[in-house]
Amino acid sequence: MARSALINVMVTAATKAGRSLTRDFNEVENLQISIKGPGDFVSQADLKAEKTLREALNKARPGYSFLMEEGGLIDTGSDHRWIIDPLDGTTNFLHSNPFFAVSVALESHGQLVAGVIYDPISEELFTAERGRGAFVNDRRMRVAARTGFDESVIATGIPALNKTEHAVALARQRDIMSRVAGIRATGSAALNLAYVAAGRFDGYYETGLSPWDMAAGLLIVREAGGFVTEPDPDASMYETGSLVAGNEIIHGKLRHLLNKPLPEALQKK
Ligand code: 2AM
Ligand code: CA
Repeated sequence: MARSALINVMVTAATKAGRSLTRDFNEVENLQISIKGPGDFVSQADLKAEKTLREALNKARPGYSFLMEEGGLIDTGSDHRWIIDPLDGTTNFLHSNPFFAVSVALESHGQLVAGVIYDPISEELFTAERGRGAFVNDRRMRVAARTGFDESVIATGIPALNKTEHAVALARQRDIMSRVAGIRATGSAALNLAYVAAGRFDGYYETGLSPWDMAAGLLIVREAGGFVTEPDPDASMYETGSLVAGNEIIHGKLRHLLNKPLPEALQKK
C-alpha cells in the first residue's frame, strides 16, 4: 500500500533519528567497561535524536506544536501537535540491549491521527493513520485472535524500585502471571504496543507512563483492531499513565483483573 504524504514525513524523521541512535548504540557497547559508564553519552544520544526529529518534522510541517520527552511542550497555538519520544527503552539502550524505538505521533484538533514507531535495530517500521489500518514494513497488521487467557503472552513493565507503585505492580503481576502462558518485561512501552498490534503479544499493561510513551502506539493498536484504555473506565490514560491493551477479549480480561480490589495493606488510605 502506498504511504500517505503525512506518513512519509513521519517515517523520514523517525528513520533519520533511528540512524543516529544506531550509530551511538554501537559506541555504547564500548563504554560499558569504562568506570564512568555510558550514562552521559546516552543522554547526549537521546538529545541528538530528539533534535533530529524536531528539525525534520518542523521543516516538513512548519509551525506545529511539540510535546517531547526531553524538550517538554512547545505550544505554538497550532491545531496540530507532534508527540515524540526520540528514545523509548532508554534503560535497554544504556545497557546495550537492542530493544528500543523512536516514537512519533500527530494529534490534530486533540485527536490522534497518525503514529510511527521505528525500531532501528530490527529495521521494523510500525505505522498507522486514523481509519486506514496499521502496518509493519507496509504489511497490514492485526492484533492476535487468541482468546484463551491461559495461552496468552502478556507484556508489562516493572516500575523503578523507588516507586510507590512497586508493591501494587507486584501484587497485580502475581495474580496475572498465575493465569497466563508468560509475562514479558521488555523495557519499551512503544514496542510493547507495536508488538500487540502485530499479534506478537496478546496483551500489555503498565503504569507510570507518559503521553510520549503511548501516543503512537495507542493509534497503532486501535488501527490493528485492538483495544487500549485506562484500566479504570472513568480515568484518562494520559492523566494517570496507566494502560491496558489487547484484543477485545484479552483486554477485557486483563482490565477486569487490574480492577480487582487489592490486599488491604496496599489499598490507598
Ligand atoms: P523511556 O525508555 O523513554 O524512559 C519501561 O517500562 C517503559 O516505561 C519505557 O517505555 C520507558 O520510557 C517508560 N518510562 C516512563 N517513565 C519512566 C521512568 N521514570 N523510569 C523508567 N521508565 C519510564
Ligand atoms: Ca519513553
